[in-house]
Amino acid sequence: MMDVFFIERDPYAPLRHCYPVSKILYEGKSEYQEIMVIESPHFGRVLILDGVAQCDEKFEFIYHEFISHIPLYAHPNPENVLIIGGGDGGALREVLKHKEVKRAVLVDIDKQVIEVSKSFFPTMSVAFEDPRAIVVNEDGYKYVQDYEQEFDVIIVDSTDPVGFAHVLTTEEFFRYVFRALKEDGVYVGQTESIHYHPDIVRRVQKSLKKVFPIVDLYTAVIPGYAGYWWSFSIASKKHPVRNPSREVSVQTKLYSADMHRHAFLPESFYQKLISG
Ligand code: AG3
Repeated sequence: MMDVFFIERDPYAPLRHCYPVSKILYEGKSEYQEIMVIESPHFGRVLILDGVAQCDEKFEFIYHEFISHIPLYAHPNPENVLIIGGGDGGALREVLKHKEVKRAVLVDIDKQVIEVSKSFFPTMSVAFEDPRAIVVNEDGYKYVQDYEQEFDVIIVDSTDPVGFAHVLTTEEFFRYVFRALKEDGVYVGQTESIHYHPDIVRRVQKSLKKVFPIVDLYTAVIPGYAGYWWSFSIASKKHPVRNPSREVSVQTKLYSADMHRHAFLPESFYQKLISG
């Protein structure tokens, strides 16, 4: 049998990541992007948007645990959470594990991604059935502009900052996020690989520092992304972020209080990285 591979179309990566393909399960085009689901030996089903792998069944838990539990545990009482992007439902599933969360609003511009997840990724899209989940199909950039002092945590789980997701990494957007957060709110967003995309990391960190008093960076290794240490930029209005602020009680596969602390880079390495 012939070997078939999906080769990622990541415009920044100096190396190409590829998944072996055993089957193409879905191929479609929404108003915003190309959507594809493949079956891959070892990884299981993989969601691909505009030629870039977003998550795979086997390892999505790593990304989703880290993007959710670090900001939610940095906050002492996250009741009201906003997720921008994240249409697969993976981050929503993790957020809703916190009993403190009374309401989680997920704003994804692309309704079709949510529908595809409901058909092909039941272990992520199960989150949409929770009564605390509110789904809005709107542009997240515009959505945040309507709120002031509303959310405890804002998570931006977007595609790479090229094309229509680029605005979600600008200083203007971070000013709206700051305003939409309560006086002790916490923001997090995925900011690519520290090895392959250091310019993006630096640009985002610089913009965040102009807006928030506390800005930091943490990493996780996501096997499905070409880039080894994948980064998350976190910003806070008041609470320190390097330690959980309450006892870790949610059921996870990897995240723990120790993992929370170890996810952050040593101060000297971090400073050097962001100063270029
Ligand atoms: N969103 C971020 C995926 C970034 C992948 N980038 C890449 N492989 N170059 C993931 C969505 C999961 N909810």
